[in-house]
Amino acid sequence: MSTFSGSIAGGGGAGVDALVVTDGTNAWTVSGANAGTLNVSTSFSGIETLTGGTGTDTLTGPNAATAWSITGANAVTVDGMDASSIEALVGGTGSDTFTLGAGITSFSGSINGGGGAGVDVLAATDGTNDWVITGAKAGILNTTTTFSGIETLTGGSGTDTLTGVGGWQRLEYHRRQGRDGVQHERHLHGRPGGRHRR
Ligand SMILES: [Ca+2]
Ligand SMILES: [Ca+2]
Repeated sequence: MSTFSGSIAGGGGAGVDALVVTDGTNAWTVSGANAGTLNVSTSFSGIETLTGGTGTDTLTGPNAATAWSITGANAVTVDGMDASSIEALVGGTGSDTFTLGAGITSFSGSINGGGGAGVDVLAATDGTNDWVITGAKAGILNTTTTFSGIETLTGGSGTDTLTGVGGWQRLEYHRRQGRDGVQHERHLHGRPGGRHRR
C-alpha cells in the first residue's frame, strides 16, 4: 500500500500523531504546518511525525520561506513535523534554509533548493566541514550530502574547506558570526582544482 487515497487528520491536542508509510518510493509534499500530501492522493493534517520506508522518500516543501532543521542522517524537522527515513529534500520556490543541527555533519542524502526566486541556504554545523563544488549552485558537503539549487553556503565556526572543480567559477562563501561577535563574510574566486582554507 502506498496511498490511502483520502484524507487523514491527526487531530489537535497534545498527542503526537504519526504517519508511517510502506517501503518503496514515496513522495511527501508539505503544504503547511503539520500538513501535506503523500503520494499525491493522500492528504494529511494535524500530523507531527512522518516516517518514510526503507526505499527512497522525497520530501518537498511548500512555495514559501521555509526553515529545514536537519536533525540526523535522513532526518529533518520542517513545518512542525519530524520526518525520518527521508532520502531527498526539495525546497519550493521561496527561500529555503537548510541547517544541520549541532554535531550533525551530514544529511546523508540530497538537498535541492528548488527553483524560483528564493535564495536557498545550506548551513553546516560547527566543526570541520568539507565542501566540494561540482557545478553551478551544486556540490557535496562532507562526502554524503549532495546539494543543488543552493545560492548560499554557510560554514560553521570550525574549519570549512571549499574545493572548486570544473573550471573557473565564482565561489561565494559566507561565514556565520564569529566568536568575537563580528559577522564575517568572504568572497572567494575558485580555479580548477583550487582549494581554499580559512
Ligand atoms: Ca526512506
Ligand atoms: Ca527554494
